[in-house]
Amino acid sequence: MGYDLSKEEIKEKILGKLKRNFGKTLEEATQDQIYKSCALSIRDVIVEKWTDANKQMLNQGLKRLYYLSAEFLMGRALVNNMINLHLLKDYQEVLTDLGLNLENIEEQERDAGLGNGGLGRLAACFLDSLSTLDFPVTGCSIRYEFGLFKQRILDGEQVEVDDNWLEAGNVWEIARPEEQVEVKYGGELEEVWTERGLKINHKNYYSVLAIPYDYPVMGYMSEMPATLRLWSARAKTELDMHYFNRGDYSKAMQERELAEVISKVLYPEDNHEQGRQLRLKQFYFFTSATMQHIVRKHKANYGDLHTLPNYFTVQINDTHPTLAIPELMRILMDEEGMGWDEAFDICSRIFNYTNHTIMAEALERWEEDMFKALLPRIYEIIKVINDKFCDSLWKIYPGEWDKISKMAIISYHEIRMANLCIAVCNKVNGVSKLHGEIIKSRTFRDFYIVFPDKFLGITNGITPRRWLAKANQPLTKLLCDHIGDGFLKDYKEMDRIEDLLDNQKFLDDFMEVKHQNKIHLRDHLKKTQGIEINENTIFDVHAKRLHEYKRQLLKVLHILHLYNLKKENPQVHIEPCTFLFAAKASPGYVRAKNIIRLILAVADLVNNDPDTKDILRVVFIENYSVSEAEILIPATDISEQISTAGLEASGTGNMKFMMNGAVTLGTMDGANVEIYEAVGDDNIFIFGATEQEISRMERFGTYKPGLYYEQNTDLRLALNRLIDGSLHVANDRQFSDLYHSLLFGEMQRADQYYLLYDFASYTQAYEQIVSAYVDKERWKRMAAMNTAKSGRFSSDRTINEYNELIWHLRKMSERK
Ligand code: 475
Repeated sequence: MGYDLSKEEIKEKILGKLKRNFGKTLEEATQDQIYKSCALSIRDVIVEKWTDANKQMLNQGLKRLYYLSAEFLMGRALVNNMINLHLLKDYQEVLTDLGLNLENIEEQERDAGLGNGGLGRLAACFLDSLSTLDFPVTGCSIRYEFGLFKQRILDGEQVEVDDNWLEAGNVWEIARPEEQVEVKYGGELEEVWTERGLKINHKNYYSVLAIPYDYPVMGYMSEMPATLRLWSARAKTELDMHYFNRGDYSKAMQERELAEVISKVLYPEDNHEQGRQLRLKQFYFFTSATMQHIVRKHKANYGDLHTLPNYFTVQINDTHPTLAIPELMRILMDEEGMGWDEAFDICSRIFNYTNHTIMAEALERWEEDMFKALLPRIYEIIKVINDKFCDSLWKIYPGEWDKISKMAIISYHEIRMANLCIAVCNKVNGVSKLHGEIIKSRTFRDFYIVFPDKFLGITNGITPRRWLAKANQPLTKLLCDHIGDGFLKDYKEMDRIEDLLDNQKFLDDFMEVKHQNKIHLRDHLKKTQGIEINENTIFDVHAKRLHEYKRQLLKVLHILHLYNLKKENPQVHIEPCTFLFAAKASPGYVRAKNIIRLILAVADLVNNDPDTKDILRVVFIENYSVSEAEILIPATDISEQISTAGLEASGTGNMKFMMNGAVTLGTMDGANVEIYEAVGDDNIFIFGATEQEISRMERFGTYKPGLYYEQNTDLRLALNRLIDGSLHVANDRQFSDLYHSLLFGEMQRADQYYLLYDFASYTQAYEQIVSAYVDKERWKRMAAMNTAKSGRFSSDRTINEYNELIWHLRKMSERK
């Protein structure tokens, strides 16, 4: 059952859009105009549902979730929307009749790359699931003019290119200038007495307009499209006429430029915060705009602000949107005349916080003086929250200054956003079982003791619509042929795949699909990067942001080890394997960029050596993004999930690979632990130190990487390749920095991520997974088992858990 649109109507709509929007016939139109006409025809259908649903939601008095996130990594929308409206097949047929090809049309759409990695992509999966489950939601963020940079590889290095994704216009967005709000920065505060008591006057501030752009996000067969609201910054006056009239045109433009820089660019750091002023401006910009919007809307619909928590709940995606809390306090008190206690009570019922990382460098802190100058009133409010919070701690821990100053929101001239979230929010959650435990027992231990009921762990998920139905149409078709298409709406139905694991025909078809996907990736890489790969080798994939804790370097050392084996003994059998890496490094992260140089140098060595070039092939896929992932993941045999145990909060790539029938080679980290529980010991390859082992070594400082170097010859020989001149690099910089970091390190911290510790067990696990692979009967069952057990990693399950434990939203009930 699709949306009620006949093929004839689809055709008319597309041709009509071409004619009316672009004044073109099909013959005259460009590919871009054809894409836009298709997109507009789909948008009409969605917007109609969206408008009805939002009205209906108000009539039914439903609570709405606001999901605040500095990032939404959406990718492309066109085909996803066709799938979710059940119109894909009809569109494909109509386009074929018109002599067009959907794949080419799809490529006209630019990825909405408004995110760095896991955190932003999770937000995108959540919108899809929320809509699919008919829960009302608005996601709020910034309409970055430049999304995450595009990555090119030039002369063996990463080069960043700007991503001007709005250049050719964006057909999905609807500007709503009538809902603009003003966001104020800087200035001074003044206390004045009025009849209603003490009032805070904010003077000499400068303000920026926030203009919302709304995107409907269509879930699968949904009655309740989600809204993604992106705020764009604009100056209050386009030109300063005072300067303009004197002929100083550049000065006349200055204010405009200063204002608009706020929504110009997404900071490209993943799992890292640097405390820069513009970043703070961005965070206040979108949170202030969102809170003003919520209050305005609530007053218009319901009048009384005391009922706010009955109609709104807010999820803070990592600490980036934390300023929403003091901003709501400010609005309720300064603009609406509410008292502190009432306002605080409302905030503590509305807000919830998700933590996504325990990496110290990612914990958001702001220098107190800078903060105070930029946001004086918000600073004051945080200070009062802090004072009251510390007072309450004093009652629990009298005299324990150390503990209290560790838990304080402001301490040592820094404002710590995670502490603010925990002090105020109703619930605080981690993103996997293990991560949930780690935040309770280590990261936020002192808080957990005081507020045991606040903390929970909710394991992440991924949407099977994008990561199966969209990315892997052949596999989706195979599954539909056997178990129907119910699994796309009800993840529990995926369990039925397990019944097929004794069906030889199914398993053979499953592997044939994998083979076709590998050919598809082969052709794609040939076309986009001119790289040749052999689909009859194992595809072993490490794809995620480049970060030392994700240990791309461990994988490289292992490849060097295999290379050494072959060079040492040409008779040795090594199963032919293609090692695919895909990773962006943050532009300022020097060591991460060096690791990319190393991967490319190793590729050069291994791929060009006649002794190894047909056995080992190393490929670096440029510009990893949602659209690249959609091609890469379905083609993968081995999924590398090899982070240092305890450091990957959850991982979601691990789930995408699993769902697409790849087998995991991984550590007991994040959600790998739960993948292990789901598929069982026989269908996953686990290696390396556990989180407990690592934390013991950390605590007692007992880890001595040099020992492993001395004792493990394979490891030593692999590592020596980094400095012995084997690797050719364009500008002659060798890899001594990486070598040094593993053996000597900085400040006595060598090999912080335990690569040398885990090397031997990784090598062993790799051998095991390869012997499983060559046993075709064993492998196909294993691969299919991974897909069969992936239902619980659907983000629909995740959203249901959030809803039961935190949000308590009601679905829109049947209409009419
Ligand atoms: C985790 N980003 C994954 C994923 O929960 C997890 C932090 C600070 C500044 C900029 N970006 C960040 C993250 O912390 C992040 O993406 N975390 C990731 O969140 C979703 O699956 O393990 O690393």
